[in-house]
Amino acid sequence: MTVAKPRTRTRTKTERPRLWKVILLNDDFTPREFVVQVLKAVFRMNETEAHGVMLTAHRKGACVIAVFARDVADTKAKEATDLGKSQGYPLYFTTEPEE
Ligand code: TYC
Repeated sequence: MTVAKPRTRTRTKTERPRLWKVILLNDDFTPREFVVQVLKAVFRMNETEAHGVMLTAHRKGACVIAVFARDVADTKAKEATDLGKSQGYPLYFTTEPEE
């Protein structure tokens, strides 16, 4: 009887799920102070951290805020974007996977 050898190796290690970055994008309309308030409320930053992140996005166009499990990143990005929308601002947070 011929027995086929298994052609794949069994993985012994479980891969850790990838983390997702939440990224703040700059725009020309949202007031700086409002961006700071949203960062404090949704991402639990203090005034200094929030101000630094806001300034980086303002100057460079975008700033990585933090990394989370995918669902947490998506939920927080939406929550923060919706806060801006509720005040009529185009403030936008997006997510992308870490390498
Ligand atoms: N560029 C905005 C202004 O000058 C402020 C701002 C900063 C908006 C960062 C969005 O992600 C942002 N009022």
